[in-house]
Amino acid sequence: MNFFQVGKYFTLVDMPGYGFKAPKDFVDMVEAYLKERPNLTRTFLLIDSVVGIQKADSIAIEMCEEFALPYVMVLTKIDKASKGYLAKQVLQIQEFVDTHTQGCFPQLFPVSSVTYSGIHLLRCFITYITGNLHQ
Ligand SMILES: Nc1nc2c(ncn2[C@@H]2O[C@H](COP(=O)(O)OP(=O)(O)OP(=O)(O)O)[C@@H](O)[C@H]2O)c(=O)[nH]1
Ligand SMILES: [Mg+2]
Repeated sequence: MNFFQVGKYFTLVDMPGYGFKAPKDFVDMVEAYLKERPNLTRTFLLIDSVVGIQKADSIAIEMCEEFALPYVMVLTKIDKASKGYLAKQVLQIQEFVDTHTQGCFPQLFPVSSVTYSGIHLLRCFITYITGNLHQ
């Protein structure tokens, strides 16, 4: 796990390699961390908007639901798809969130790290949930 300290405001924890290729002991470690760390504000699940919710994503969603973690879905790589295809994917994932989840934040965050589309809104959201909006 990689810990990014953002000034004195919050720490962002990145979990590289969490996915279908992840070794079992890594999954166990991630699960223990998410379950037992009391000061976690939010868990962000990054989902590839082009391929949609995959098996590894479903496992992560089930885990967040089981542990009753507040979590947020970020849809990545939105620059790779056409607007029409993206709209279809977003609506499909939104429908899933609305009907199959309890702990997931009802708003999706579609983003691109290439064009920075959606990044400002996501940053504002993180600023808000970490209690730093006044900054
Ligand atoms: N076009 C495009 N490519 C992206 C975007 N975000 C990530 N990628 C590419 O997708 C690949 C994987 O990105 P990573 O950020 O390493 O993905 P990850 O899920 O953190 O991967 P691990 O940490 O290895 O689990 C890289 O080749 C990135 O350049 C995006 O918004 N748009
Ligand atoms: Mg990574």
